[in-house]
Amino acid sequence: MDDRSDRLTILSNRLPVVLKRRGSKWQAEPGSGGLVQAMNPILCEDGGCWVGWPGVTMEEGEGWEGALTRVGADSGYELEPVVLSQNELERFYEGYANSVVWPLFHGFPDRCTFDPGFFEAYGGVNEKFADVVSERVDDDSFIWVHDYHLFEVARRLRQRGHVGRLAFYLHIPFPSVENFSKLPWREQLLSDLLAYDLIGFQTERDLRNFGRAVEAHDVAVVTGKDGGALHLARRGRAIEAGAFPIGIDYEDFAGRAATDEVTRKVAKLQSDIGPYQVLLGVDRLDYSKGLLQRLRAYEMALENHPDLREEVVFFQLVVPSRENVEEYAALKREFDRIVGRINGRFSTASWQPIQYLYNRVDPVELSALYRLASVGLVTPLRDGMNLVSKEYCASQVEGDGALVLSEFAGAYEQLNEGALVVNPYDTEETARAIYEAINMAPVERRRRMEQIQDILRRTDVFWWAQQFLLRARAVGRRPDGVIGLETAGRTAG
Ligand code: ADQ
Repeated sequence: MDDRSDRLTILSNRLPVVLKRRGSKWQAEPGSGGLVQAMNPILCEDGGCWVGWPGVTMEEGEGWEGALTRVGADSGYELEPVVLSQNELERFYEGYANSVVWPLFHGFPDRCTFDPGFFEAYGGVNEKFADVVSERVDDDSFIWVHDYHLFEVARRLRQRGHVGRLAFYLHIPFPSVENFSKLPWREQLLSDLLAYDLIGFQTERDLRNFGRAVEAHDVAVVTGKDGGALHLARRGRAIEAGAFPIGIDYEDFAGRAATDEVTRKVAKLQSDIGPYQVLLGVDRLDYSKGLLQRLRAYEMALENHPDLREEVVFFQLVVPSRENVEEYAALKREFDRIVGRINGRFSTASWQPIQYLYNRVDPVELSALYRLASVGLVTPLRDGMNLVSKEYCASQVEGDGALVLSEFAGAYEQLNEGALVVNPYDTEETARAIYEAINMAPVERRRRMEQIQDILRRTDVFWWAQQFLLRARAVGRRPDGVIGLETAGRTAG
């Protein structure tokens, strides 16, 4: 049997566009976040279909379909909307996805609200996705499901008779077995993941954590481990799990950074910011990104190294995120308070140690900021991969930037040799790394950056997708082409 893998169907919580009402008309705006940055180039190149929520609730009425079709036609692939109600959004998205899975998987179990109503709503929304897919897509098609909002889609599609390959990629970390086991629906979640043929993680660490959870809860049998892949058997089916570190469109970032437009913008930004070396942070507003810890480390660096004062500026770009959730509003208030304190403490008549922008910026501006910065500060408390670390390095056209990188970012596994690695919970160590990065000799900067850029060039987003798709098409296939278990072994679950 050959699945229709030439035509890719992608599922994610959000479509890569957001619909907004302007007066009586609907407009489609580009979506934000790492997933869009990663998948857009692949679908633009190969065509296919993207199924997701378009950013409109049922209560907002209709009339937006035209805007969606226009963008779909422009981008070269179809956009298939799954419309959600306000209530579903609150309980599925803000509830289960972002108040249970996100904090738990990032290692913050105390931030979780284990509300059974959230879990029920999550099942309902996953059912809606399965409905749309089974209506629109042949049941022997290959489907690639993304991220923690849609764990259950494979099981629900299988119940509808889907026979084609189903693959899943988790963009966020997979937690330690201690944290994972706190989830009231832990066996269900593992069974749902095991309904896919291939389960992809960002790092080897995530893969190991998943393997331990599978063994601890006895939901499948590990039949083998090779070349970073985990082979599993459950109810007579072969399943594979692997680490596939996501990349960026390297040439796009490097190319843009070298354009005249960006070069002019860099000069303009430098004259706006002043004649200082720039440390740069670029993050969505989220507690996992370690924004407050980073501010405290910078404060300590200014305290311990007076020679940094009036020499450096820390520029933090913050993308507004989940603004209607109180926890995030509180994080913003705390961030503002600490920025105010540091600026109040160290500013002089002509210099302010922190500047920050709370907004999205366009690609040219982002590229100019990356290029301008002598140091990229990427210090999440936990992060699936962190694309900003990669984008920053790809934009160093002179090869002379320095990356300070948290050991808890997925990017650590690939970039630890070229970066200055820190434990973001260790304020002193991070402060020291900031000082070291600012003072690093140009030769050393170039040597480290060259090494990082070489890795990023070889493992870009196209490489990532290709590796994943190759595995997805091969998993469980015997030499004669039949899909099935090569060695049955004992089956669990
Ligand atoms: P995110 O948590 O969104 O992604 P990240 O990987 O850093 O985190 O991606 C953020 C993206 O937003 C970057 O591509 C960046 O360029 C863009 N961006 C940030 N600030 C911006 C601004 N002010 N204006 C415009 N664009 C901005 C999730 C996981 C990550 C994982 C990715 C991809 O949480 O761990 O790396 O998916 O798998």
